[in-house]
Amino acid sequence: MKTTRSESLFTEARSLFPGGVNSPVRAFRAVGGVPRFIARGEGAFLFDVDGNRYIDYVLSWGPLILGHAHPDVVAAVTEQAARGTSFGAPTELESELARLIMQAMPAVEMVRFVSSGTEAAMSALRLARAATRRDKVIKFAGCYHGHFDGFLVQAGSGVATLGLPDSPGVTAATAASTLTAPYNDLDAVEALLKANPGEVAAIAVEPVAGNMGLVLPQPGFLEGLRRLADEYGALLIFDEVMTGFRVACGGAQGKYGVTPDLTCLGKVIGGGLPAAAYGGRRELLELIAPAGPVYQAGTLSGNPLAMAAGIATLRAISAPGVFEQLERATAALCAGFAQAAAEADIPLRTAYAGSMWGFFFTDEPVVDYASAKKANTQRYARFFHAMLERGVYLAPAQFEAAFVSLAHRDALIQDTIAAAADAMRSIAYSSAA
Ligand code: KE4
Repeated sequence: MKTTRSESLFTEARSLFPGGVNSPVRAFRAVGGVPRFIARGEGAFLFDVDGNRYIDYVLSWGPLILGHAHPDVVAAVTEQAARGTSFGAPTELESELARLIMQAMPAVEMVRFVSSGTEAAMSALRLARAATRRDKVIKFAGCYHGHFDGFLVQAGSGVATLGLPDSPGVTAATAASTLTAPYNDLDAVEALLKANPGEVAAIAVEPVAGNMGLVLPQPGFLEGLRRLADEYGALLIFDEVMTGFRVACGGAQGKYGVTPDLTCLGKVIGGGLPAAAYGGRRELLELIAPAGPVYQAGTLSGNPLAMAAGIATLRAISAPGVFEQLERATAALCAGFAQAAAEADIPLRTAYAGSMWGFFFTDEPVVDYASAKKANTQRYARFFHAMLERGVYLAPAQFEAAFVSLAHRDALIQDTIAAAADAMRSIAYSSAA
């Protein structure tokens, strides 16, 4: 596969950006090789600067549930751009997107738009601390809530991928307020609540974990967090930046029937443009400036282009049968990967929730970060490249999730499964398999 242009661009980029990228996971550090510089996307496809075409399962890490350059999104953004890109003043677009979110997630009674999932998560935690007058937060090892200091402890995603202890620059005082428990471990959560009586402002969780690979909540886990939060006076924050409008139209809270006090959203609600949000119980959001004393602000919050893209996206996925189609395609993909691995006699565990999916090269159940880390990441790297060579673009890191869009029609799913079967055979015989 020709990658000369990506290689020369990456050489230049390494002198411009830390690691040559503007977000760590893009650097292919976990899998090696040359990150592909992308020229354009179209539907389910990415085209790199060397003219290679890939079926894309990263989809910008989740936002592109319609696929790349969907006509409705392109038209909405183009039309809005001609009317102006940012005003720093209210627009009815923000209200329209807010209403679409609230229709799907009744627990979001009031919302505030921000520009990234990090901003959403950090603002939700500030709000929870203000509302409860408590300082500590419980998060889960391997979960990632953006690069905000208060959550950069035993974080997932790029932090896990790069094996960073816990990021330097996060003060000991900040880290001391961040308690961590293993995902799916209610006893550990209760022990932390008991050991920190009256001090825990919130339990923050990815209701389906997508930043240590894909790890599903065990039956009763989310319900248990709701019960413990109520019992110990903490708020329950669902970080649905990845799961919102992805695992179901109503997000994980709709899929699993557990109502958080605060919800973080991002990715899909911006349709590929920078938009995120935090929202929840009205009396909590009324504490946010200028309605209340908790300060949070943003120059480009509610940006008209991002709102237009988000509105077009949420409207398109609200059509009947969309989430069923996405889940059918994702289930078929996971079944195909499992069969391909079995035929090559390679241990593989797959999992999915809606159109979010993942797999681990292990024969043990993966229920938390400790078990995720036991997976064979070297084999993941080899499989990643074997698939890249066959025109399939998976997440360039084991500790990430993959996604499916409406553009991933059956024929592409079948092509991907065929590529996986061939790739599995090719790695089954490599020396370090
Ligand atoms: P952003 O600040 O990157 O928009 O969102 C942070 C965030 C918060 N919460 C969850 C559950 C998330 O998954 C994320 C971001 N996800 C990663 C992918 N694992 C973004 C990709 C990247 O860091 O480049």
